[in-house]
Amino acid sequence: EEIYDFAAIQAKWQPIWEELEPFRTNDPDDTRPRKYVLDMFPYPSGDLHMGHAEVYALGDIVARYWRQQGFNVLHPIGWDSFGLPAENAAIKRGIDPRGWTYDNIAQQKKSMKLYAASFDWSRELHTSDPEYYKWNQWLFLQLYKKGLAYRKDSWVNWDPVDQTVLANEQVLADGTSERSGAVVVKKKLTQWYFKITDYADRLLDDLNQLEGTWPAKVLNMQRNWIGRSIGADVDFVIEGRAERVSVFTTRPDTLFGATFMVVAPDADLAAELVADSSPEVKARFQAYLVKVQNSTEIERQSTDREKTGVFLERYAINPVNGERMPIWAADYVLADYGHGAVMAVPAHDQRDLEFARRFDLPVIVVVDTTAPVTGMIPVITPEMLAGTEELPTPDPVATPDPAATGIALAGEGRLINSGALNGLSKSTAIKRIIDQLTADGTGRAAKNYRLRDWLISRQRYWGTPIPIIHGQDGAEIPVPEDQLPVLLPPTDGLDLKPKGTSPLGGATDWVNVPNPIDGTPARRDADTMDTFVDSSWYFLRFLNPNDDTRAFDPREAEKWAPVDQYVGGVEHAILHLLYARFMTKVLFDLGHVSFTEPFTALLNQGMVILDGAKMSKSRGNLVYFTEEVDRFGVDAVRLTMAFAGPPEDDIDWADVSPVGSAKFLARAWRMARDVTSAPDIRWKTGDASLRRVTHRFLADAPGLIESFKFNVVVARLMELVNATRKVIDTGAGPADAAVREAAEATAMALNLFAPYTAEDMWQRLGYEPCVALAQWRKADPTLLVEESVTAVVQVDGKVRERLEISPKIAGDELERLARASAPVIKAIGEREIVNVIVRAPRLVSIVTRA
Ligand code: ANZ
Repeated sequence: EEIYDFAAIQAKWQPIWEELEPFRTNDPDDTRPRKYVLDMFPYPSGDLHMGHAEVYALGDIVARYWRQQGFNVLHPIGWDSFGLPAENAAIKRGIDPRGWTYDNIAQQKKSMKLYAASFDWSRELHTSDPEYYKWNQWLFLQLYKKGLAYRKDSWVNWDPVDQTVLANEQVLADGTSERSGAVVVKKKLTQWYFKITDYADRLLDDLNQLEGTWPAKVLNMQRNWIGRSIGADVDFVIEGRAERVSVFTTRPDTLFGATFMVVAPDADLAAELVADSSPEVKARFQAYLVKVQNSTEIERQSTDREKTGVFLERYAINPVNGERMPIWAADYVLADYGHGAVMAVPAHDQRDLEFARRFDLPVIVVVDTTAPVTGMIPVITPEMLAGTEELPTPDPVATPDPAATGIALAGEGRLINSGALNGLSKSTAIKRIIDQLTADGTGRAAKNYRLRDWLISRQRYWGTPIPIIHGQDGAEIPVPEDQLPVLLPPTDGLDLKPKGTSPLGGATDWVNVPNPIDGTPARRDADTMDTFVDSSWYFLRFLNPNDDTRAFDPREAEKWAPVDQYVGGVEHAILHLLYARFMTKVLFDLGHVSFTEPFTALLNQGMVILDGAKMSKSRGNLVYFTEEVDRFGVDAVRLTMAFAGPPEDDIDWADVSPVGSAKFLARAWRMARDVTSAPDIRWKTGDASLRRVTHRFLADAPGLIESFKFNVVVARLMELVNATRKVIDTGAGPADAAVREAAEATAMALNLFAPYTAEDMWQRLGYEPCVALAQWRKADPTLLVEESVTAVVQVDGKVRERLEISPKIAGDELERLARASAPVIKAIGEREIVNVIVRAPRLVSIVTRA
């Protein structure tokens, strides 16, 4: 007897699928409705790993499912192939990053094909191909024309060992570089930015459209990252300075309690304010600035660190009461948030309080947080508005003194010590003071965002060259679009080692070009783009990856985009998704697409871990993709991923059983082998209870798949296989029509999780390939109703009706059915009902009187 041999089955079907290309989606006459299912594309860092095994198993369930439901499904794949690991490997081994990258792609592609995800391989792309990155450059130029790409000087995270800029995310909590381990410092550099902050409101507000189809966790992470704060800008007069200084505050109601001002030491304002100060102060400030520049943002904002600062010998004037406020420089104020300066309200802000206690600055309570704020809104008297009303002084026992306790009063309360605001609640006071500042021209309502502009310059080789030429006079000249792509020069003779400036600067022939405008000597920009630019729009390039006349065809975008289902890791919950959302909105504004969100639905899979720990080389707990696939087979690995639990949970590879999966697959496969009836068997015959199990499964599986309960579908499939086996072995036997029906349903469902086994079963059941293109069978509704019982309805002791009803029917429901029956109504006639006896599910007895 033939046995299940996964290796033989894989070897048999892979070349056939390669030949048939069942997942190509390029028939212009295809009239089926469309779905775009996209799995996050891999970075070619080596062979595939277990994380890939998970994401491509789960994404493929969705793609295969929609195909079975009659959709034309686009499911493409490519490689995110620019980036640092290739460059570091190249430096280490003295080779070209191209070789390393494309070798890894070849390896991954081979594994991916064996893994049998239903990709349309005709659309494969690599972001490191000039055919791709040309369009990164084109996009850059579109943003540049719109004023959305600009260069500025700013403080950036600098890794002194690797000699390159780091993104905030690459700096660890202890302030060291994630890669080199060096302590990261700040360095002022001229860099290119994309103006994502222009889109902050839309990036935030449009998240509402994704409610319910994106994980709540990701929506929250996006919201926090954008970090919108609502408040006010307040302008302060500075003694001895013509212009006022603005601060951003979320608590303008506490303005009467602002007793000093603090500016970020590394803001231009601090340097300017200290310029006229005494030499001692200048020296102290300079020394402090150096220290600050060598600390990380994380250190600066740490709450358990003693506050430090330097008094600048300058004063601001509080606009509401004319008090002089000393101005300090302190590192807890950040240069690039708000205006880089704060009005310090020590009684109500913990950081300000700690600073005030350290340097002995006045603390004035202006919100009585012991006063009730709910209940009646106080009547506002003209005295209150004029600030002349006598108000009870706060009870010194009831109102804690922050200067003594060290705890700022952050809560709700009523305003005190605040002139016209006295007695108001915090929110009313905020409104009132903003109105007053606006009327006086000394302030206004304002919003602020945590989101910063997107720094896209990298001083690295293996990326997209920035398409700008710098003239001798400093002019920025965009490379004319017909001269794209600006090709990366070969690495021959280039030193890729990090040295603080881009290696491309050393490619003399490449970097020195005539000015496109007047032919004078000019230089190419030698930085390359952040690789997040590549992945911010790749989902559009898949629509026509070989078109060398444009980035993408808007008509194809109209047909396919946005992506209906995006599948990938939660590690991309913030930046990648935010950048793709931003780029989509830019393309919308430029008229290239008609939608504003790129990914309509998002599924985040968990991680594959081992013994509760993340897999890593250093921990020595790596499980290798190829080893697992060789040992258990592709299908068993894929099925294990689906069966492990809800997709968003982590999978502990120590707790799952690929052996068990393989056994189940063998059992399912034997079932198809054992079927002896012909494909043209008469349906609607055969073992009735098996048919019921089959049709229940056919009815329930689609809803379960659409709500990502893949593991439940697998469990139900196991029940179906068991029920079928029983009928084959001890029931009606392998020739029964219900056995064939169950085996066909199993093959169809296994197509989602175990495509090789499913295809082989399909063939054994007498069909041509591919099972992936067969349509899901509709359940027969008559087989879905539960078994019924007969209830008898009597009127005055005579049986008038028999009802076929569920054995689980409730008494009142049975009575309602009985009273609605035509023969019963007729039997009752004009008579009055005096009693109804209900014994569900068997009897209803109605007693009447004339
Ligand atoms: C006065 C005040 C009183 C404040 C009070 C808070 C409480 P979020 O919510 O994060 O937007 N701030 C403003 N600019 C800053 C900067 N560049 N660096 C550090 N802190 C800055 O925080 C807004 C609050 O953070 C602002 O409101 C300001 O302090 C401070 F009882 O102003 B507040």
